[in-house]
Amino acid sequence: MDASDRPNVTEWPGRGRGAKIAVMAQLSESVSLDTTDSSVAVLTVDNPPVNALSWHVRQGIFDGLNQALADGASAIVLICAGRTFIAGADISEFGGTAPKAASLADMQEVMENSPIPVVAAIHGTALGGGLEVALCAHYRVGLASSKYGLPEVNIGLLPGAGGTQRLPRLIGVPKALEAMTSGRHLPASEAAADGLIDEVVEGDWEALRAAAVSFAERAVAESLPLVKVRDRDDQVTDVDPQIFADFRAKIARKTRGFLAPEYNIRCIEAAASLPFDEGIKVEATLFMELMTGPQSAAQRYAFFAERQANKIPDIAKDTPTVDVQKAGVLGAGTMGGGIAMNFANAGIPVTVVERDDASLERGLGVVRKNYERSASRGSIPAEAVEQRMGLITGSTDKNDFADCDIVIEAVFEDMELKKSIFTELDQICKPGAIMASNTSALDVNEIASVTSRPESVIGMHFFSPANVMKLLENVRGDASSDTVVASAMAIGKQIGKVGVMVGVCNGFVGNRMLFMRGAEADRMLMEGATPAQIDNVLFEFGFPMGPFSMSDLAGLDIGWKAEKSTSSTVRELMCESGRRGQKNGMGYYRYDPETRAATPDPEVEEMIRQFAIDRGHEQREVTDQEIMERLLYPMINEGAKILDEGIAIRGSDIDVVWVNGYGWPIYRGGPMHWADSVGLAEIAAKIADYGERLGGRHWDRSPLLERLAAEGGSLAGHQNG
Ligand code: 3H9
Repeated sequence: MDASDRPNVTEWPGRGRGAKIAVMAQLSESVSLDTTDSSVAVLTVDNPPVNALSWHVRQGIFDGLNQALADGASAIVLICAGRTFIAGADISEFGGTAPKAASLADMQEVMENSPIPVVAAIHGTALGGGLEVALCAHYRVGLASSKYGLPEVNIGLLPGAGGTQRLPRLIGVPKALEAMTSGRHLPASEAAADGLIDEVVEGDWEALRAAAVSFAERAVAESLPLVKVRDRDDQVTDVDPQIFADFRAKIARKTRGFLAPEYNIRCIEAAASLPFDEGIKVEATLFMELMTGPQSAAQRYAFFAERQANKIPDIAKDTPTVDVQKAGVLGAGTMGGGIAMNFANAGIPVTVVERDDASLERGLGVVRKNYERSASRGSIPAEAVEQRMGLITGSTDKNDFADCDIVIEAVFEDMELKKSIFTELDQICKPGAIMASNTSALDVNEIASVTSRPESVIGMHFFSPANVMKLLENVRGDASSDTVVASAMAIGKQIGKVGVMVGVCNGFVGNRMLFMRGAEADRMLMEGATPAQIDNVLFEFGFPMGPFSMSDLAGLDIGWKAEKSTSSTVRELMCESGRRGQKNGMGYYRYDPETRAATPDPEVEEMIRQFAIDRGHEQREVTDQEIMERLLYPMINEGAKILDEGIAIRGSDIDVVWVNGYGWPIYRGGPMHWADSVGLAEIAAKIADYGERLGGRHWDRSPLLERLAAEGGSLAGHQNG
């Protein structure tokens, strides 16, 4: 670079507004080198939003290290501007064609082999490739608020830049196993205790930079060793192989179907049994296998799909949102209680209203028990139980909603009841408050129509258990204002949900597609498939459970009344014979009273068979392949209709709903992504065949699916507006 090309003054977002410093060299569009403060060269990466390792960052750091060495610097500090240290490789470059630049490995080699100390200065999060770069520095200092992790497993990968070999060398095999298979972000205090970082710095970014420079100066003055993590073998010598076997058994249930956790474990095994360079080869081979496979492609797709879902095309980014200082929830049942917990967990006071003291006491008792269970498991600190309960105020008077910024109604699914409640809320809620319904299927426009302010009404559909499930299906009414739409999404984010905005129709996106799957599952029971066979096909596909196990879990008697039961459905028969599901140990399955393990019940199978024969259904063998197609293809067809009607903004939003709310395995991306991978033409043809054979509205082919199949288009990539 010619000296005249180098800007000598620039502004840095990380240094506070207006702060200016002299800059010696702008090495690439995102990296600069500053040696004006001392003989310590400071390399700064500035690649918003998260300083990902895009090609120009790799090249810039590579050039910067070489230039600092050539310029005779005494030490080098690597720091990032903006909100975070390097948060990983640039995922958007994967599988693409980024311009050729220095490889990550080349850059890391220069850093690790530098003859002068290199210190990484970390704020925000050092994740994935970011942490792997920092592990090649000789020392690491981090702000007290910084976090550390190798979360590649969450996008179906393993750390492919030496992380699998270096992390266990620093923090030991057991911790590395846990960190790499969970992707957990370790707080600075833990990272320091584990030896991952060498100094914790209190204060702001300026303090971090100053501390890193003085650490580097001290390293020079005291001739501290140039520590290469690759050479530290004490933590990976004589590791008991049983550790790996035990760990595999421990995570088996949680990671069923996923390749990446197992591949991460294999790399750590390699670290514990092979020399560093051999371990790196194992890492490279397994990384490439994952990177080019369908699971990681699906998980990377899901990562961006989730972020994309936040964007609503006709709502400006700067639309003002309601600042929720206080929330209200109507109903303290399973749903209402779970919703209230979300607000309390986020530190927002919440008023919960029930119709009488007994129901209120019961509901809040369940909430307390949930918190106590979390505390006893160690997932929240013991003192959080009282703190969070202290944020929840119970009442039997709806007038207590008067000062709430948002009220969410969570009573049962009855339109008349909801209308009467919204009529009352209209009288009580303060101007500008959001009035939300947690309906799972009803018409939000009809609910809004009874109020004098339909612009304040929106659907916010939580999933049970609402304190656990990530999905929040927000349902935009015809009159919902921009502020209310933007606020619903912002509030979802604030309380840790994955929000998706959908339109009004029966069942919205998730349940509408689920209805189709349920209808076909019931039909196949009549043709001779057993509940266990149907459930098993979905389980093998990767769902946590199938429709019949799910019904047993929810309770077969929901909405069932003995006096009105007429043996006209399988479900009625089951209830009439005393089967209530898991809660009394008998449902579609029999449940072991101790272990709750399910076994198929021959009595139930016979009951279903007889019921079907009595109604004239011929019995036959239904293959697993047919079961899979008949369960999943009508969902895809319905998804395409939902997309065509504009109920979902984009195909990927449908996938976000199914992955986060209905247990669709993330390594298959979601129904739209999966349909694309199977081939839309093949699916469209099968739907036509089944439609002809079986009939039924859910087999009527979606015109959008037909069109995309003919054009070679994509459902996941389809976007409205
Ligand atoms: C890796 O490192 C592989 C190496 O081992 C081996 C290489 C050989 N790339 O989440 P946010 C975008 S794999 C590209 O809303 P937050 C994101 O799409 C990587 N883009 O913010 C969004 O864009 P937009 C390992 C990325 O504050 C914007 O940044 N690292 C990347 O809630 C803001 O994101 C990871 O897996 C990326 N790596 O959370 C970390 N990361 O505004 C993945 C983010 O256009 N990232 N973007 O929608 C995260 O976990 C979170 O983004 C983070 C910030 C915690 C950093």
